[in-house]
Amino acid sequence: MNSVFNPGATLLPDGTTLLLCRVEDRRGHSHLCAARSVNGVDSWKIDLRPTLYPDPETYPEELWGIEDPRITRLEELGKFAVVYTSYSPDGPAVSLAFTEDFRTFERFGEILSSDDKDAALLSCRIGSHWALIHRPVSGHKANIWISYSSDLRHWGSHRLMLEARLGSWWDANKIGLSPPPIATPAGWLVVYHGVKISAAGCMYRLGLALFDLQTPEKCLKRGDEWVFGPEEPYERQGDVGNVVFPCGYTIAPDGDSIRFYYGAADTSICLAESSVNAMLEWLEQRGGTP
Ligand code: BMA
Repeated sequence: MNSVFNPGATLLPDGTTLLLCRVEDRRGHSHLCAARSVNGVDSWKIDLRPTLYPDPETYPEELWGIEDPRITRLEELGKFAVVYTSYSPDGPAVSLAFTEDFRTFERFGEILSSDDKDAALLSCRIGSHWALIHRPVSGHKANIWISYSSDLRHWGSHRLMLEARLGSWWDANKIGLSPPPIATPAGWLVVYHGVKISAAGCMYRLGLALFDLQTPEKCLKRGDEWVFGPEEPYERQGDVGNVVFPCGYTIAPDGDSIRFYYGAADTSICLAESSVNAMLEWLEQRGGTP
């Protein structure tokens, strides 16, 4: 094993925190491994074997590993949806699996072909359709899109949600969804990563945007400044330095206290605490229109 980073996260029905961690082996290929903790901070119980392993015989797009899971609880189905990146020789693609307990999985395989990643399902249907946020790359463009489906397998009605800015902006070059969107009365609160490329390399930081509850491609507010970026030595240095990359969060029963579990420098897993209301207030006061 080389490194553990970029975990998906959720609360199990008994309140246990579950992380589905990306584990990179010494070939450079990743699989997913579950870690469970009663308090979400320490005493993690880690599965002794990989929890979800690439299966390239059945799913050839998983040949070079599976990465960066985003977990969404779908109350309507009574299941957790795990959307992850499958790394195929053609590039990254979006795959989907369902589970009730993170021990057995029902795999759907690839749902969006390469080059596409940074995907997560919304927790409820929009009208009669499921909605999936993702980040296709075409040409030099790497923007956030949303697509719709009635059966979770076939996706269409693709709409642009948020564009990378240009030039010297912190979120120029590339943007992508980080953890799944957070449902709030004010709208879908989206934490996204922006990549700035300079002579020193890439810098991954996080920003906030708010989208309409009924029409989630409609951006209501977008912050100009990043809210979280690499500062600590373990975020600055590692296999890929200057990266903070959350794929999951848990929200306490108060509906406000939020814990982000994030990969630092593609090397370790870290925890940052915040408040949903504080993020919404920040956007209200300092967010511009997109
Ligand atoms: C992104 C993803 C992440 C990774 C980040 C920095 O494109 O592949 O898995 O953490 O790059 O290397």
